This record gives sequence, C-alpha cells and structure tokens, in this order.
Amino acid sequence: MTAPPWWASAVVYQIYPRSFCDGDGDGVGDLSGIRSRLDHLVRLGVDAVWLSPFYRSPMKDFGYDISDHCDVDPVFGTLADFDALVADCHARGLRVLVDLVPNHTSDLHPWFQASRSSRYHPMRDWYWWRDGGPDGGPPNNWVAAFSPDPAWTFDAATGQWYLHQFLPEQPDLNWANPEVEAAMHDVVRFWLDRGVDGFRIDVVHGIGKDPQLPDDPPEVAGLPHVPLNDRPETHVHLRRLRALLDSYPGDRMMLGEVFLLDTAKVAAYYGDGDELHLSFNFPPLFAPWKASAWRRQIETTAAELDPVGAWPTWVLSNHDTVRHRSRYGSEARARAAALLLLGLRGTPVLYAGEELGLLDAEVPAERVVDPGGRDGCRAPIPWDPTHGHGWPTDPWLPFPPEADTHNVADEWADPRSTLDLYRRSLVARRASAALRTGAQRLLEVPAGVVGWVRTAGADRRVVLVNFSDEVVDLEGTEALAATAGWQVEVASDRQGEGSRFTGQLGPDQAVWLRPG
Ligand code: ISL
Repeated sequence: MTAPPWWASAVVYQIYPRSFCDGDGDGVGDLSGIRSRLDHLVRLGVDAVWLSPFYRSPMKDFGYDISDHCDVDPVFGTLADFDALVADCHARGLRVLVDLVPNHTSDLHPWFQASRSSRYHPMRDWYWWRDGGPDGGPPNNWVAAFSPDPAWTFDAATGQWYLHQFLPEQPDLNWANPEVEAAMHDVVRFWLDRGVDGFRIDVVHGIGKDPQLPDDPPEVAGLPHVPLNDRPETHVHLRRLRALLDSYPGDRMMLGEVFLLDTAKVAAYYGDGDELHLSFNFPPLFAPWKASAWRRQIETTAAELDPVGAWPTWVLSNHDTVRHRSRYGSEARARAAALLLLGLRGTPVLYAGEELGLLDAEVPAERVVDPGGRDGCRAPIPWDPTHGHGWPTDPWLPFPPEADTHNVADEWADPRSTLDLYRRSLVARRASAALRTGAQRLLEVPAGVVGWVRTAGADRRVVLVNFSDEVVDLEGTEALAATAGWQVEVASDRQGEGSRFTGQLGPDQAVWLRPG
C-alpha cells in the first residue's frame, strides 16, 4: 500500500493576513507579522498554512480583487518577505498554500484596463463584454454576490456591459479565451517556482461559463449566480491545471472553493482523480448544532465522496462566515465542535482564532468596511491580554469580545483553555493513523448524539459528540458495547480525560475514546 499523500493527513490552518499579526505597525497584519508567529502554529500542531490573498489589490474586496497576481501588496510587505516566510515555514515542516483567484481580477488590473479601452483591443475578449438586452438593460438576469444588483455593469465609454459575479470592481475573466488560461497558468508557475506547496482556489467552479450566457431559471432569479454556476467547461480547465501541478515535483496540490451547496455536485470537481485534490464542501458549514443535521451531513459526505475516491474536507469557520462559536451559541459547543471537526474522516481546515475559541467581533456600523458585511469574523487575533493585544497600533477592525482572556498568551498558559484542547487533540491525531486517515463508520447512539468509529489496521478510535444540553447515558447502545473498557483520550470539557470511559456524556460534550 502506498502512503497517503501529505494533504490527506494534514491539518490546514487558514491565515487572513490583514488580521493575523502586524509586523510594521500600520494597523494591518502582514507577511513579516505572520513570520514572527510561526512558533504558535508549530506548538499548536498544524501541518499547512493557507494564506488568503496578499497580492497587489485596491482592496475593494480586501485582496480578492487583484491588480497584480505576481507581486505582494505593499501593505503586506514584499516578495522578499514572502520568500522568507516560505523558507521559515518549510524549515519548521509547515507547508504553504496560497490563494489563487482565477475567476476575476480587479477592474484596475492592466488586463481589464486594456480590455475596456476599446471594443477592438486585442484583449477585449479576456473578459465578458456583451451588448445590452432588448430593453436596454443587462444582457441576462444574473445577480451579483453581496447585492441584489445585476452581475453586469454598463461601460459608457464603449457602450457595452461587462460581467462580474462579485463586485463591479471584480470583472470576470473569460477562460474560454486560451490566452486567459495561459496567463493564469503563468501565475500558477510563478508561485510554484517560488516553492509553494499548492493553492486554495477561489470560487473555482465559477470559471467555466455557458457561452450562451442564458438567464438563470425563474425559480432562482434574484439569487446570486455564483452558487448556480456549474459547467462542464470548468472541468476541462481543471484537468489542464492539474496537469500543470503534476509536472512539478513534490506533491503540489489544489484545494478548490466549490461554492455549490450540494455535495453530489462538489464531488464532480475531484474529476477522475485528475482535477482538484481537495474541495471545500460547504453544506456542513451551514448545518446547525443538531445531531440529526450533522448525522445527515456525515452520511451525505460519505455517500457522495467515498464511491468516487474523493477525500473529504471539513471546515467550521472562515473569513466569509460568522465564527462557529458565535453560530453555535457557546464555548462548550465550540470545544465539542473541535473534536467533531478533527475526528471526522477528511482534511480539516481551521480558521485562525478558532483555536482560541474566538467569537465574532461586534463591529459598529461606522466601522463596517466589507461590502459583504463579513467584518465580524475578520477581527484581529489577540496575542496577549494587554490593551493593544500585541498589535503595535489600533488595528483595522475592533478586537473580538473577551480578548482579555481569549488571547494567545493567556491560553497557552492555561491547560483548561480551548487552545490547549486543540493542541492535545492534534497531538492525539498525529499519533493515530485511525484518526488521520482511517475508515469511518457511524455507530448506533441515542438521540442527540452522533458517534463513529475510525479504523486503520489495528488502530481504532471512537468519537462521540453530544449535541444536546442534557447528560446522555449510552447504556445498552452499540457505541458502549464497542468501547467497553476504553479510555477517554480527549474530552472537550476535560471531564474524564485520561480515565476509563463511564458511558455517559455531559451536555455539549465530545470525547475521543481509545482502547484501554
Ligand atoms: O461570502 C459568501 C457568503 O457570505 C460566499 O457566497 C462567497 O461569496 C463565496 O464563498 C466566494 O468567496 C470567495 O470569493 C469572493 C470573496 O469575497 C470571498 O472572500 C472568497 O472567499 C470573491 O473573490
């Protein structure tokens, strides 16, 4: 048997560079700040970092609007800082994934500037330009993300409309034009040559479009087009991108953001092992803290991905979504969710700050800066309990609540902290092939609980998560029969950790059990 690839057993840690650590004192995090905090990641025990965009950008979408894919925005540092960061990560055994944004550029990117300059410019066709509809309105009924507005903007200078699935300042690239694909391949080579281990690929399902640009059906009219765009053209582009990555040594990989809210559709983006290595699967991200909902997500994920050999991913928080502690309603639940996330079969992706049990910041209306209103989950990471929490000047967004206790320094000093729970879990995960890459089977458990067994050869672990706010007794269940005499290896509330499992789960408690 060949060993699983590194990305199957890895724990990925997402860094939103603006909010991680400020090395130069301008109130915005940067690459030198990240470099100075790598020991936190090593001590935590993650395997790879994914850096959200740090490229040159007018920051209308905080870096997801790129004006130069092959340079670092001055607010984040320089290419030399990037190279030093990659070297430091690799020296510590951390892999580096960078964000690739292929669907659109900034409207200030030289490509779009050229494209919009004239109907006859050779780069006109690098973007989607169309005449208006018969009524003089947009060419079709597609709606942009973050707004109820059309995904088209009229450009008076040349009398045509251009397509943007996101902001008007984020025109969609036309991947049907081979020059666009070649240019994006050059971008990919640029970063691979600098030593990155792979890419998280932004809205990758958006790049292929129906060349007829037909209206979205009436039953979904008014919803953003992005989660509806699911096209065969994209798979052709992904296979060529995969071939490019495969031409490099060292297991370079791509983790795609396929924002289709249907796991069966997501599965197709792994291709026949010749497209994405990994894809996000967002339905679980939006599932409530409820046993029946999570059981369904776990079953659906296995049913759709396992038969086609697609390795799952799991994520509870990111820079676009309210943090899971805020969504689930308590730190006890967020801690149980950590054992859920890290105990499931697949590659978990952590979002910086979740290891501290952070809540979303409450951002007053006058400080909201994101067009999608996602500021709360992008609050700066508190590094210590002091007034500035390790930030040399006031950061660009307010700190999350409870930063006087929920900060890196205090949580490292406290064995009861959420941070220490993540550390202990990652130690246990690293030591167990069953937890990292083992098979998974759901167990019969009482209502309110989800439980499963992970198996790799002789190595076995059982994960039990009590989603209810009551004590649950497992007496008489398959789960208890399967774990007679087993030990509690990790408990989300530390209750019983290191002792023989009693057969009872506390309210919102999760445990990892190992043979005694
Ligand atoms: O943010 C969302 C819901 O609040 C999603 O619909 C989001 O638009 C989708 O996940 C795509 O997100 C990615 O591309 C966007 C960028 O704004 C997001 O930050 C990024 O994660 C456009 O580049």
